[in-house]
Amino acid sequence: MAFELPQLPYAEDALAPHISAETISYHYGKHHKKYVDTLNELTQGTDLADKSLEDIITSTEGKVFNQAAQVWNHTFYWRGMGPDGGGAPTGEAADAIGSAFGSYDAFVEQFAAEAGGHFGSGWAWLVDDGSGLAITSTHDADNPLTHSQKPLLTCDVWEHAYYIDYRNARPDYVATFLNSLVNWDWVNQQLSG
Ligand code: MN3
Repeated sequence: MAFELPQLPYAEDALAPHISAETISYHYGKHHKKYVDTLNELTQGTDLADKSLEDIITSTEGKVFNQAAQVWNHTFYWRGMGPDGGGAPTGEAADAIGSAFGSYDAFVEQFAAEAGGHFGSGWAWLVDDGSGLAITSTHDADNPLTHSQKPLLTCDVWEHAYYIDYRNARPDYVATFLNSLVNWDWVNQQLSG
């Protein structure tokens, strides 16, 4: 069974004006799709073709890892956002963020610093590292699953995620992600899953 590009959980223009339909059209329709296509080319006819993305991510390195992790990371990123999202968390996430960071404002400050300060292409993450919630970032395609951490939320900080809408102003994109896009219901599902 070939790997498939999962459907977006909303219309391509649903996150506008925060993330434009043009950005989603390229980011989902071209970048994310290309990772799926290349993963299929690399794994076709091999034992990896029938494995889960998670199995590939935790058992391979190099080209195959990069494609599989980018497929997984993008699917996770889309699901962690939604129209009318952002702002203070609800439910279990509210309690967990309070315990780990002291307050939602302190969480925002740390997440924005990690995502804004990450050098080069990569991902900023909210994870459960086994002792509670933590903020981290990974380079290129890397994913918390390879560091024995449970991903809860991610922000894509590759330039292709924000350059059309924000040009070089990554901090503005990250602030908008936190204020207007985070889908806390998704985070709560990860916490209870
Ligand atoms: Mn991307």
